[in-house]
Amino acid sequence: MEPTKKIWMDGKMVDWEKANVHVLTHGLHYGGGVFEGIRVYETAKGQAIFRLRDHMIRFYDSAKVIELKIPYSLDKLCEAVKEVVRVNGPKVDYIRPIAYYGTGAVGLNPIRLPTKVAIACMFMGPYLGDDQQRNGARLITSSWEKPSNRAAALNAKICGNYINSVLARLEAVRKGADEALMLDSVGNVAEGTGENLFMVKNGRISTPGMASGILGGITRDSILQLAPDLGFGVTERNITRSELFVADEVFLTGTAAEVLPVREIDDRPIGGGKPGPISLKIQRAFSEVTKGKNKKYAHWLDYLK
Ligand code: PPE
Repeated sequence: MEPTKKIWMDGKMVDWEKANVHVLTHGLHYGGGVFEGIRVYETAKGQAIFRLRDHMIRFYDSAKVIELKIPYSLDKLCEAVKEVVRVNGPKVDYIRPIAYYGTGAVGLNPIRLPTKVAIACMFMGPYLGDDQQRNGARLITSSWEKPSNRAAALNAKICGNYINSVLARLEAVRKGADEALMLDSVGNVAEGTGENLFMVKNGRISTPGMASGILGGITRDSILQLAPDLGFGVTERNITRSELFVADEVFLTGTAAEVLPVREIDDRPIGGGKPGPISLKIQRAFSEVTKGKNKKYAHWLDYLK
């Protein structure tokens, strides 16, 4: 990762190399923090942030789940996000806000700890690679399942939740795949380690519902709204692993991954082993929206200028 100039930290712009945290930070020891990932797109009217307010609302919701009090208003943080991108210039395509319990005492109870907030941005490019974005990703089903809804708060983007994803991603990479497919605690399809999942069968699109322990993705929500414009309904329902093996198409969605076709799962080609027509249509439509070429969704873009 290339360093940028500044990171917003607790109300101030700090030099990239000085944006450090204390080793006794609760968020570091126990994962007591929440974060967001937000894309910045280049459009005809300059840089625009995609669904900024919706991402920041989820940020506050995630914080609420772990009782982390963010000492700034939503408007103030949305403005800070824009300011970070302005300060760091045109090469930036991804923003990472994070809020976490700071330092004060060692121990799980975070109640008296200060809240720390930072907003960084960077250049990310295609999440899993250029070839994957164009020709499709190869997945393996992870041997690590997602925790149950009794064991974790999976609708919240909590730092500590991600160790499960890290284990799965390590396994996928070690086995030569691009990404891991996570099953939920009863064995149904949940999502990728950092993406939601959709499948297409006989022209019908389905995606797992929230009860499968998924993160309620902003990209997922965008596709739920966009797909009907293209003539496709989307059903939220339980999906089994072997349904994916006989699906016509599978694709992943996420801020980092955008719309990412899947060409293989567990060494089995999906559909023709290449991105299917509906995945490509949705990928193209989503890309038009993010580049400001679809008037209907113009309100999803926050221009910097
Ligand atoms: N599920 C998970 C577990 C997840 O982390 C993400 C985002 C999604 C679904 C898709 O949500 P949304 O971005 O709102 O459409 N993953 C973020 C983190 C990626 C990373 O490697 O870090 C992201 O895409 O920014």
